Amino acid sequence: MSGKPRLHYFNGRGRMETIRWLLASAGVEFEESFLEKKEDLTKLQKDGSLLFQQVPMVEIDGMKLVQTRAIANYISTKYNLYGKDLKERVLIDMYVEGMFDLNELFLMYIVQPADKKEEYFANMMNKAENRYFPVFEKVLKDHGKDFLVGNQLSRADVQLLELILMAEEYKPDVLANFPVLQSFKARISNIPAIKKFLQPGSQRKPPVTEEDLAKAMKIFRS
Ligand code: IBG
Repeated sequence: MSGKPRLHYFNGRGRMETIRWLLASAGVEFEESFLEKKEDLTKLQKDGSLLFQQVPMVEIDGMKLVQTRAIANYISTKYNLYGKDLKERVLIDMYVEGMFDLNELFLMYIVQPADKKEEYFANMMNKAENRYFPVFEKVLKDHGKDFLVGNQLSRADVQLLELILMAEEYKPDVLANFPVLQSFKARISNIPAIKKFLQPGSQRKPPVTEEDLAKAMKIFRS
């Protein structure tokens, strides 16, 4: 075994992308096994690799971890991205749970039926601009520090940058009214491990296309 974590998922963002972001931000190299067809998933299901018959699955430290949040918690703890004490950790948890909720809205946009897309998009961007981003703008503005929690990089910063970039793909000027988030974005993007992940050729995945979606559906839909 190489010792590097191995990620099992399809070759797209979906529920694995945050895990890729966290590992990359911690400077951890990882390998990926991409599910190409339904049989690849069936094989993992049959050989007992998937506790709930689902991916994401990450092989790390001799374990086969499933459930996105559990995997993200493990990686964040292991690589010191999860605060220095219980109070920092619960703050990080509150922030990232909000981020997961917004992330879920972004993830599900592509699967909306054509006649629902416009309404869904409006609600999703409304939530980004009026519910979630104002919170993080205020947190950073009020304490005046460089990072969301504890004045050091945590998963909250990494996950917020991931979300900001995703929101900008949907609406390029989404940060127009969030000057503090604009500088946050520039600062966090410039952290060497993150900067590297943002460069072409990294293991960061591009936005999901209709074609990727069709492929993923074939794998995951029974
Ligand atoms: N709670 C689990 C987690 O967070 O890990 C959910 C995992 C999950 O939904 N896995 C799907 C799966 O394995 C693939 S991600 N399905 C097979 C099965 O038999 O249940 C599906 C997904 C995509 C894009 I692709 C957006 C959201 C979900």
